Amino acid sequence: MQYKLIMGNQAYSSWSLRAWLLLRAFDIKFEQEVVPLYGPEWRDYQINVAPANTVPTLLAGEGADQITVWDSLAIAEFLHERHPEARIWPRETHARAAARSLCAEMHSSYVALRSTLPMNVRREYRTVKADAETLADIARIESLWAWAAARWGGTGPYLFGERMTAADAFYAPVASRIRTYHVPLKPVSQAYCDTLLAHPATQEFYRAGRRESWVLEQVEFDQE
Ligand SMILES: N[C@@H](CCC(=O)N[C@@H](CS)C(=O)NCC(=O)O)C(=O)O
Repeated sequence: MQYKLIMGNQAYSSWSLRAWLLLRAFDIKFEQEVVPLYGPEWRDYQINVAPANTVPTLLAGEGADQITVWDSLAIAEFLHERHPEARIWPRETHARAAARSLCAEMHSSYVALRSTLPMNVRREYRTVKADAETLADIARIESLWAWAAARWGGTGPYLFGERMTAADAFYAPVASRIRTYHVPLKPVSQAYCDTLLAHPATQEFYRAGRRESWVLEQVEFDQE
């Protein structure tokens, strides 16, 4: 099946990074298009790719039969259904349930982290201080990572062992925020973040984001 992933700016769009990893890190071929957030093309995108209202959106197939999947968690499930061989979710039932729960929690929670430390692959700050709610989000995330890794991670380096799963793809933007804002973590969490950011697909996404020239003032901080 032919896939096209419509994404936001690779410099900023954390949800797009998740969907990108679900394809690139699992060797599923796709084309891509970046629609710069809130730029002149943004409104056209929302009208033309109905009912998508946000990025990312995955378009599968062509013509009248084309399927539109406009949410990163739905994209994970859709790709899993179509490509079981890609092993987007862990094979074992308990591990798969935990991975799905981790992704769903990422999807529904951590508003403080997402709003106060926006993803920005082009910058690193050492003076932005995370507030108490954001630190509580990060503490919860670290405890979930430790919980999953202790049960299923074996010798790692991913949450469910040697292979990346959707759970890792969903937390990669957290690793990106941690690096951008130099949030101190437990060594084991830091090592996991480093693994996510060193993955060749994440690196490719970062390179593309760094080459972009669009600037969203609302997610740039003044301080270095
Ligand atoms: N639930 C969506 C959330 C996507 C989302 O909020 N994307 C942001 C960009 S990272 C967006 O499109 N923001 C534009 C807006 O909300 O107007 C998903 O998982 O894909």
